[in-house]
Amino acid sequence: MCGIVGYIGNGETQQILLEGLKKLEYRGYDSAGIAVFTEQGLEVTKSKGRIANLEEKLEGTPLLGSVGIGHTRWATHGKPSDVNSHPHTDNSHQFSVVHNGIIENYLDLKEELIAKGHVFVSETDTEVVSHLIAEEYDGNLVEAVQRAVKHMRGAYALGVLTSHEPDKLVAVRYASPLVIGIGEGENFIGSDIPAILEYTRNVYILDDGDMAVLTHDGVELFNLEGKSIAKDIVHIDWDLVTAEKAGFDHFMLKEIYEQPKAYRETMLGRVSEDGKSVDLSKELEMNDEYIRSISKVHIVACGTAYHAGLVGKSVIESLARIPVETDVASEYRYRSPIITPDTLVIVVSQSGETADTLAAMREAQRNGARVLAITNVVGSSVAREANDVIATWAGPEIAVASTKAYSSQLIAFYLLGLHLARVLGTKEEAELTHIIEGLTALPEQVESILEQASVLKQVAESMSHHTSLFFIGRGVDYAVAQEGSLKLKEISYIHSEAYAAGELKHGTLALIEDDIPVIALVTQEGLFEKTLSNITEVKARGAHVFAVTNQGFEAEVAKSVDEVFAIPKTLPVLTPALAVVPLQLISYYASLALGHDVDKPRNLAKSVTVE
Ligand code: HGA
Repeated sequence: MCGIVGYIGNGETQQILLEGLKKLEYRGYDSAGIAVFTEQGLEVTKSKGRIANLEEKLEGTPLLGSVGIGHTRWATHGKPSDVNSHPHTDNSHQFSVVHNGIIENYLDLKEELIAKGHVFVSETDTEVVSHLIAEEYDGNLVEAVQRAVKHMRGAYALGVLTSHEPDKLVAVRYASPLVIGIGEGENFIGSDIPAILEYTRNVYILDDGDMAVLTHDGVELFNLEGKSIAKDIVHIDWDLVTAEKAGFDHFMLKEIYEQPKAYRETMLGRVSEDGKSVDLSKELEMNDEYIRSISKVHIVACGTAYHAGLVGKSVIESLARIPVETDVASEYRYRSPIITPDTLVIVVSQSGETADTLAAMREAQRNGARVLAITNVVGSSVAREANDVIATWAGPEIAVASTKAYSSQLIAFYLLGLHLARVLGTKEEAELTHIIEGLTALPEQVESILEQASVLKQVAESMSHHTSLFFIGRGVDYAVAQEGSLKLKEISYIHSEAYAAGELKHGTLALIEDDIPVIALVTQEGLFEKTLSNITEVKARGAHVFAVTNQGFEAEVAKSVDEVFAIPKTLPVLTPALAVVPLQLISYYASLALGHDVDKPRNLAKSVTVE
């Protein structure tokens, strides 16, 4: 998620930590903090808000020492606040921890630790880690960390200090990135290369389950069983700007490639360990009785989030059998929507600050509706004001055109749909388990699509010369078509329209002429033949059709189109989470081919805070 930096050596520890954190500022964060082993012991200073606030606190009382850890937080569990900021400590203040990721089973661990007398001060999942390590400690930090992580499930990159062994900095990773920087007489940890690039270009890149013990003089690597491991030193020759994008040319491309991770993280702690059920009752305030009383759902959002809502409508209707209306937020409040006490309003906003969405949600609450927010920013206005929140854990999104935030919103809708269906008993348990199996397979399936990016690059380049094109699909394919069309317009400035495939013949066919590109989504098995007929209609008028379909159907679809791209096989309800990926890549490469500023397209802002 956000930023970790750690240092051991004879340099100016506090300055090195703060500079490292500043190099990670571009990623966005809500609070910052550092812990240094000083003459007084382990001292922690942290603050909500900018690093400048932290610097202000440190003025006059600098933390002087030769080992320290620092963190910029992007809240996932608990609002942004001084106390929720990292580093976290145990009750004895002898152990200090910075953490990126999510501890899936933190509530269970917290309960066990409270029973053993630990007192918690924050709302975070991370605080359990510092208590757990303290609990496991019997004179050897490395072993305590090894034992502690065995209790933890989820994703973590950790930097750990103890005043019992002040000549040591321990780092460990699982499913959250961490690198070790190797210097001379000093060593570093960083969640991302930019944090340490100024000091060293020689790094170890930790893999899942790798652990590093840093001292002034060296770095030792272990696995979680305590066995020493060897790794090659990687020499980084990126400049700072390339390092910020982790070697990708643009943030948008980086974020497209981060989607498997964003999917996995958004499911953490929500899909049961055995992969058989989804239970959101620990994080939702709404109880089962309320869920049984819901008579209709309104999904309200803007832009890309609205398109996620269109998929959400189909997910909730098919899984939970509750009628759903989907509205653009700027329209919703002025159309005098019929809101009753049994209307659940779901608002979707990446930033949680979208003015139109906020205004619509306030209007809904004034009319007595309960509001559930799906947002990527835990401390945002939408998250604070909603009655219930499902946070997407996609991490900060920097490119203006949303990709991983959108697709994580889809995952949130799947989780919600499964939760509602379980409570309402609208689906057999076996069927729900089958859908959950499909859901948890999505990250790997996205990875396999990303491996074929070069094919999509060629498609995009040939389309980029056109001034107009169409996206068509039926059912949820139509919802994905709308997102594909928006993405293309946003960053390539090519005019495009998304149409329900069956609707073309009611007027739009007049615009289909020789060689016009049509991107057809054909992933809904029950609708194959119908969509193929619509494809034939555009082909007959000279369109050049590129189809996205499911593996196993390429040959059949190929008979009716010019080019086919197959996404891995999944359940019809889940295809949007895969089918959107080739469309994102086509938009990206089309924009690139046209020489546009991919990450900062004209006339657009990341967070739209005006109505
Ligand atoms: N889950 C932790 C850490 C989140 C994170 O990675 N921030 O950068 C929290 O909410 O504090």
